[in-house]
Amino acid sequence: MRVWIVFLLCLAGHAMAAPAEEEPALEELVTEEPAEEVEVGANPVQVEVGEFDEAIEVVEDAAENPCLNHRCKKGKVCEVDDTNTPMCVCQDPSSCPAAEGEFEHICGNDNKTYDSSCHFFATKCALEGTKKGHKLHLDYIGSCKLIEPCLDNELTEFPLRMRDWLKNVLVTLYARDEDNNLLTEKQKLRVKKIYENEKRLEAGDHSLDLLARDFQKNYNMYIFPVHWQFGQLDQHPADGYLTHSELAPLRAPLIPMEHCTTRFFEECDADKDKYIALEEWAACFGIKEQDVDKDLVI
Ligand SMILES: [Ca+2]
Ligand SMILES: [Ca+2]
Repeated sequence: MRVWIVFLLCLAGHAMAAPAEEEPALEELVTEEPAEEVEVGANPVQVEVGEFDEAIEVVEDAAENPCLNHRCKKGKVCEVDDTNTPMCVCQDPSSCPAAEGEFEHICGNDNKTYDSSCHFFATKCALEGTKKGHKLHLDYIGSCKLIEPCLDNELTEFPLRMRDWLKNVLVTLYARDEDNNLLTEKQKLRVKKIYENEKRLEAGDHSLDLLARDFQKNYNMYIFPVHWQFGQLDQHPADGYLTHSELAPLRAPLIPMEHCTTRFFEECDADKDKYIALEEWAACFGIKEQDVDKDLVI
């Protein structure tokens, strides 16, 4: 089953990253500009989780064309060998469809802009087995640009807005869920309690003070959304740990808009083992240790 995550990509006001329309001059980037105020949920963008999954390899029988049902992971294509056996080989980047626009560009962590995710993964595949290939990751969506360093005080603001945003995403999905089955029945039961709670802070452009106070006051409403987002990402495999590629559907579209994204998720991996465990994830969002509950990852 393909899973969709709805990203209401514009977080509440005080968005920290500059709009990505044009490459701003260097001097513009060093001076802090007042960020544009954007309403929560103003620009919903859907990103398919599979788009970033580097681990899919499904093999099925096909009578005539052995490659017909032979799926290869991103960056590889199917070819048959001398014995008509299908095999996955690295795709030639020049065979990738031309990008239809800037929105398809990918910035790799080598700080190179790739035309599309196809070009990126084909390049990564060609480097397979090398140190360089092992290190190469998709960093974010869009052409590479200068991303301002995330200051300590800005870093503490990030989870405030992210938590509020996750709660609003869930409530929005619930409100729209009539016949779309955007949420499972179990999830709906959880979100119903938040949705119907009169004390819930409605989506809007709230000050960081208000967000912080609401988290104190209505802490319980934030526990499920934090677990839910973890479960949406932890799927390949669903083992209680997020790898870099599992995190990518959330991280990659966010980085160009939120310059603290990279630092936030780096620091989230408290024990620096390259995986974000549920416990680490929950702690990053201020969820108390005693409230971390595997059964909420539904
Ligand atoms: Ca996982
Ligand atoms: Ca870790």
